[in-house]
Amino acid sequence: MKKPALRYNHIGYAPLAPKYFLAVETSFSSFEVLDELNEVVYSGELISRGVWPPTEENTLFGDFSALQKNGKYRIVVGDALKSEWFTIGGGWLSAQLNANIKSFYYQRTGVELVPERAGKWARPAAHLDDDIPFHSSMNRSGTWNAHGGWYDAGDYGKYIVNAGVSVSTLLLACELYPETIKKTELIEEVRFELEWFLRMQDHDGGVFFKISPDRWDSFIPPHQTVHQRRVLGKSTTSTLNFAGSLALAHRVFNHIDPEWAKTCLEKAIKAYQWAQLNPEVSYPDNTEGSGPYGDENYSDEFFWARAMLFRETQDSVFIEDLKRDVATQTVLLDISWRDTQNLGWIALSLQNSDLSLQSIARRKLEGSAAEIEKRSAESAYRIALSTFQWGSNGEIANQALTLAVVNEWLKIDKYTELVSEFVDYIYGRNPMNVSFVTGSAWSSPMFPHHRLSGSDEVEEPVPGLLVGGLNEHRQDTRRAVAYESELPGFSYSGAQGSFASNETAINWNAPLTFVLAYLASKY
Ligand code: 9MR
Repeated sequence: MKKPALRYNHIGYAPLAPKYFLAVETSFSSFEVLDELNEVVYSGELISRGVWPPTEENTLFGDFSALQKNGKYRIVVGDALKSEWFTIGGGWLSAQLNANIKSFYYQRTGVELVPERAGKWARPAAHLDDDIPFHSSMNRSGTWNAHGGWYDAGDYGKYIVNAGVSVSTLLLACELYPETIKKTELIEEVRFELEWFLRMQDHDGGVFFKISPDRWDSFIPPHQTVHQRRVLGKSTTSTLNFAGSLALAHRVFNHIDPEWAKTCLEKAIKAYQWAQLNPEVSYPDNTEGSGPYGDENYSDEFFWARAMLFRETQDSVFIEDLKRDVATQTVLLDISWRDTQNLGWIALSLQNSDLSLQSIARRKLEGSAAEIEKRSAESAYRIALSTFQWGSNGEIANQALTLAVVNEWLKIDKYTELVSEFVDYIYGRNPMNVSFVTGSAWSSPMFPHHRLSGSDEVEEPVPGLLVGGLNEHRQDTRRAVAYESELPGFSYSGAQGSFASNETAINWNAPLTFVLAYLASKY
């Protein structure tokens, strides 16, 4: 794969955003930017960034940030190296934000997607899930109404662990960027998911873990699937995911629907109390047709839930535990479904009722932001990852979220440019030269690992979905997925079978929504 190439945002750049690109494996040392009339409107130097270890490519960097005029442009290096046309203009961020938010609508279960809203991706109601049996592991007769919510990813399962970090991330966007979010359908979409959360709570306060089929469904439309769907769980992690999310829902919905917001808070408290009585109930690890989301470390979920509840209630009952949490919990560079403590740190950093806890949390998150900045400055691709795990695109979006959150109190836009650069990586400035969001550019995935897209009659996949991206562990090679190169920096496959690199998931889309909302409110 080592041939001369350009790496840039395939959609384009906001006029005031930084405009960096990479030229790899080239001997030229300068570049030009041409406008639609093929006039040279900018020329600059290419600066060596050395070899980037994950791809072993020799890299050079170009910067045309000074070009701020709206228009269509292309980058040219030497005689042969030309980019495709891209745009400088402000509209792309809100267009992608809307597309990304709409992707959650397309993930809706149990309801008809009407042509007026879904266009060619309209489909009948399926997987009503309003009368489904319990898995045998639960020793429970009868059925349960678990109607609604989003499909988790490319499969047809619904999992509270993962839905929790996703919906909380989206709620945080609603809280922090209200003016931008007001112009979108996000509030309505988040409410759809939260209504499902409420149905997943058992009478005793515990929360079921997942709704999933006995076997993996094939790539057929949801209304044609054959495997029995069942309720599984409850677990400590699912119950605390619920508590943390519903507490934040209280904050966001308090001005929209105070009665309902109050219900959310009451149910969150009930869930937290269940978890206190059942602090180590493991995940259900016994179905074939779903992912495990296995996690037996509960302390980060406890921290998240009680920090959120403290912020909503100001109840001093949480203080003692929170003091112990801030002394023992680590701070990470991002949020993941398994490690949720940063949601706890964020809750403490944004509350005002205990300024000492606020200050500790802010310093911790600032430390993470500084580390992200340091690592990206060392990387030719200006990202903070040096290894690539399942869902690396989600990890990058989540690190951008950390940077954006810290800017809330720094108020000097210290990290906005870096957030913008991480988003450039997602939309094309990456070693695969792919815009990782379906329907976003000429290079977007056409065959994501996504049952809805792979089983409808429509040629294009459902738009607005972020795929997982580089994953050096390649857990799908035994399924005959071919990768172009052995190198970790090229470990993405555009094939439908590549569940390890080309699947979409709500927990990767949610931080993308968050950072697009952030950038749309800045640029
Ligand atoms: O995102 C999850 C990743 O961190 C795990 O390593 C992987 C294997 O357990 O599972 C991923 O989550 C999948 C889930 O289990 C089922 N729905 C699709 C999810 C995205 O691939």
